[in-house]
Amino acid sequence: MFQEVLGAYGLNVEKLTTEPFGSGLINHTWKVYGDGVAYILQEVNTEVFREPLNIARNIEAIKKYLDQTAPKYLFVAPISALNGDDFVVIDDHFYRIFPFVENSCSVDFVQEPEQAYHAAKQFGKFTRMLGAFNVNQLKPTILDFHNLPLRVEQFKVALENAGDARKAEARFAIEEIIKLYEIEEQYVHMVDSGALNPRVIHHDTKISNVLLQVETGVGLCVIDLDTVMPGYFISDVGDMMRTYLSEANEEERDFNKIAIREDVFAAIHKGYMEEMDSVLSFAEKQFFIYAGKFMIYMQAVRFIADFLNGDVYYKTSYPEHNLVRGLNQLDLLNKYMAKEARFEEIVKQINADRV
Ligand code: GN1
Ligand code: MG
Repeated sequence: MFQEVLGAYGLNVEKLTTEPFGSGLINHTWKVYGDGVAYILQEVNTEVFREPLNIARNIEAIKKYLDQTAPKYLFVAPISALNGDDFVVIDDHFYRIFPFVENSCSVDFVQEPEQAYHAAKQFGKFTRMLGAFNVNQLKPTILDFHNLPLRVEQFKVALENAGDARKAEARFAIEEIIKLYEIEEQYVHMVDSGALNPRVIHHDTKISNVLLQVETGVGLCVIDLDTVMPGYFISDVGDMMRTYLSEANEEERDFNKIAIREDVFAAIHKGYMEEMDSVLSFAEKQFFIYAGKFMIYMQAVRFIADFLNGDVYYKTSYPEHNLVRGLNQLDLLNKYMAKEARFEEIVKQINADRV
């Protein structure tokens, strides 16, 4: 496979080393290097991304816009194959190659608030830079990706179809999800009220999707643009809350280690708002804290639905993996909700300090 894919780019597999790279749950990623060059090779999971061409077209449209409006902005787009396309298809498998950005690194966990700040700033900057770009030019790469009512509906269907054993195992998680249906109701009200504007949203703001400068740790740019599509800012802010606030992440099985770091919350707010304060409407800003609840809840719903469905979506490495992930997210959610009043105070304080 490597021979054929790399060959389509004029690269000689014999002179290069290829090794698995990163920690994604959906696509396959490799680093390809040697001979003074380094690339990232990726196979797009077409079970998840049914129309990989939409990804390619979206990135092309954004690249064209940014080349014109912000030529200095570091935008990591796939390189062209020998035939001029920015992807290759071999035996129905969809591949693309990115340049490996020199002197860049990424981290898998937020160790210090500073990292959360830089990441939040990069995600905010990305949406801000595309503020005047016509978001309707972008096609959804996964239909209804962050449509919470639909995710809850899928959970209900999974529950109906699940076997007794899995249902019994997941009983606590199922009850918790049902208890918190109000998070979905709030979402419906919010969307119906028209408070949120469709924007260019990244939809996968985990810290490993930000490139940092090796020596300084300063943010360089965002990567993994497969889910860049029209959406609401609560997706990006919420996924940062979900994945940055607790040092222990969704893989942690010892829930005692899940804890909310207030200084990281403040750092996310600072970094994101430095870019987005003048972009978001007053009405949108009212949902900054709700964003975390929305994303953590939706992720719990998705993990538990996948467990009930027999683990068909997320890669798993032990039998209860998705159940444990879902329970982990519900634990995080409860800890998050217990902090809501504190978050309100922190935001108020930040706003007071600014004037
Ligand atoms: C998936 O593959 P990865 O890790 O980038 C998922 C996200 C989830 C995440 C949970 C396309 O992202 O929505 O938040 O796992 N991406 C897709 O770890 O479903
Ligand atoms: Mg991703």
